Amino acid sequence: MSRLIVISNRVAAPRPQGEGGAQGGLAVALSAALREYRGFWFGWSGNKTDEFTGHIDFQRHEGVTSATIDLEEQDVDEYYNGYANRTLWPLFHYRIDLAEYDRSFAGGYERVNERFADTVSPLIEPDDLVWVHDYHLIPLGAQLRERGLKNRIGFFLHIPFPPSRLMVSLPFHEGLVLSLLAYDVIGFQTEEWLESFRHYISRELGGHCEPDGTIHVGDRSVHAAAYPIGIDYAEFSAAARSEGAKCACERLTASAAGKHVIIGVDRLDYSKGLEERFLGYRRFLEEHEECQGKLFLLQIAPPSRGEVHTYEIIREDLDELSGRINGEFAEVDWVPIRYVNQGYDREDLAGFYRAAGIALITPLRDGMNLVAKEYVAAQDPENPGVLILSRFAGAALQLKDALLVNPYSKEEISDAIMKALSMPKEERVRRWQAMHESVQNEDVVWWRRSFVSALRGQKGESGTGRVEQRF
Ligand code: GDG
Repeated sequence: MSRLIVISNRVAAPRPQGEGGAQGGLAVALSAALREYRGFWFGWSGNKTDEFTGHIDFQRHEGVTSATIDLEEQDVDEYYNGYANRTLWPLFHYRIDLAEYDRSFAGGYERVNERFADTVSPLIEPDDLVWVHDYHLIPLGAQLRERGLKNRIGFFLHIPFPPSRLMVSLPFHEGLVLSLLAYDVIGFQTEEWLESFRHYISRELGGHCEPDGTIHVGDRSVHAAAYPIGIDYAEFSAAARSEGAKCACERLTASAAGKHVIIGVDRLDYSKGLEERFLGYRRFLEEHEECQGKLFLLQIAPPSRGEVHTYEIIREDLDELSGRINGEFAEVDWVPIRYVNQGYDREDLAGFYRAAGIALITPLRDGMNLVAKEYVAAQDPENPGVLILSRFAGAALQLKDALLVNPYSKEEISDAIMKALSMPKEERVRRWQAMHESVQNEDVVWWRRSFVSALRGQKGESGTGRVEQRF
């Protein structure tokens, strides 16, 4: 069996006890994937060094080998804080108003991708499958080819792919998209992002897209398809049944004292629509005076990407907005929003999901959104809660039985909260069962098997097709 080499910006392989903390969606999904394969996970350690040496630190924890490098301060500023998080992240989430175009960012991005390629290529053997992840490393496939790699190399984009009309606002956009053609397989979260990519290929590059997913540009042919990522269902439902989850559920239920709990869990990021969500909830409180004092919104928002200025601003804005709403509506024995800026462990999170009768998950744009799937997985089948989900999250294409809302519309958020509060149990169970089936069947195992199968070159394998092969 060939080895699988996973390459992503950060490596977040399982850490020894005591070094835990909140892991992002990608980390959770990939630790699970790597336990099954020989191979290793390569990326940036998250540490800085005075001078880049290419030294690789190998570690092994819980069946996953990680190989990490340190980067220079300038690398981190230009590549990570700069091009990845201030140029590509906003652009790919349709926020060209926030995207910053700076030549030094683009230079740093190219340089760090070269550093990754220089360091990892000697570790790759001819039979290895190479799986590169996310927007930080788009040019890496082309860099590896330049160093002579003939392996099958795949790329998966965890975030949306923007419509061509937005993509062209990026200086040198052709170069970036052309570099994707060095991969053998390009995976997107949904058909919608895939469609944007195919549109760009035909409109901007004069390429040709076949119905079976093959894309031709010049003499290059690659396979591009949708592989919707899922949660590690087995791991998460075990967490939801744990003693820790039970305690967390009881703790929240006791403190709610009979009030309805609405939960939101998001990294503190503008793409998650937190401000719009608070305003929608505020509209609900205004429109339904009779509900004041009978429910509250628990918003868990661990900070992310502390060094990027935009994130400091969001934090200030949300502190102010939640304070204002609480000041406006609170009573001596009730606050409408419990806004918590810290991370919890997964068992606690699972327990909180279970204690909440409603989840309000309203990103303005999201590649997938695993929180929505975790909420479904954590519910009591006899008495499940209601999921209110943004129609602009990738997850909305699978979780069609959620209450889908436009996250920009205060009215829609307010109406959906009212509908969720008054939804008969029969309807809650019916909607939950349909969503649960998808979350359970289309889990992270299904996702990686679909992708790796396509990467091996097995025909007819896409995230939306059936995958028989076991690895
Ligand atoms: C990117 C894409 C795509 C959050 N707070 C805590 C905590 N979390 C965990 C959640 C969930 C994960 O972080 C967040 O996943 P998302 O999918 O919502 O979002 P991103 O981090 O933006 O991830 C996204 C994903 O990649 C995978 O492809 O779905 O669209 O943007 O698992 O539970 N975990 C713990 N404590 C917290 O306080 N333990």
